[in-house]
Amino acid sequence: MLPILYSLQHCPYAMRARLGLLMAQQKVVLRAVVTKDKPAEMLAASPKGTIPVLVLPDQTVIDESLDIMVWALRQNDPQDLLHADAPSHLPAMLDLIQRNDQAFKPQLETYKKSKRFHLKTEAEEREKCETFIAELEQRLAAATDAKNNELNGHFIGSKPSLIDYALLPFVRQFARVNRPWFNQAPYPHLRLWLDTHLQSRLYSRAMAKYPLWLDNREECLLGED
Ligand SMILES: N[C@@H](CCC(=O)N[C@@H](CS)C(=O)NCC(=O)O)C(=O)O
Repeated sequence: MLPILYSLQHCPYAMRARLGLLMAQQKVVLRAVVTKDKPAEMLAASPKGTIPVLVLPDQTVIDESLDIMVWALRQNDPQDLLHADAPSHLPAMLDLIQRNDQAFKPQLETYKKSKRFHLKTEAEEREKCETFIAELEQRLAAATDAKNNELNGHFIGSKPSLIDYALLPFVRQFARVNRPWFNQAPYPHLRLWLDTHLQSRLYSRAMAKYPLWLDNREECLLGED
């Protein structure tokens, strides 16, 4: 028996769960759902009704996206995204990701709305998001090899981490609100980081479209073409 992931294609939380599961090479059955018609099986496992939900073969339920990532990487972490040799890194990663979820994400929603409804507040709302965005840029810039004029820094330590995959869907949303603006904004390291991930094979595997599970209850595997 394999774990079952209830997933929504463009939900940033479901995206991060899929990225984490793929990075950890975990085989899971993916059940594609939509928010307006949540399967009874999913709600029975997790009555709070948010997506993603991972149900393990022993019926353990993990219904927070970050917990799914950490669970997956604790099973197998071939790229050492949890930085096993640097025990202080994981709490720092979780702290930054929590700030994304609790402060940046709500602000991003307000920014998205201001753009969608052509409100005069777009620039103002975007500026509030930029505190977090500028911090990400600074982290990448600080770790960049300036001598070689490269733009390939990391958020923590000297290699990719959980942060990259947990934040990717949210930074993508921020960049997409007004891409012409983002393209000229003073965030060259973050832009390169984002574009490199969006062009990766991993990202296209994580974004593959699956038939809705409730339509025919066909079992699909995450990451299989
Ligand atoms: N803290 C949760 C948030 C998940 C979340 O809010 N997902 C959205 C979809 S993007 C959702 O399920 N919303 C409930 C709904 O729309 O009914 C997590 O990290 O998994």
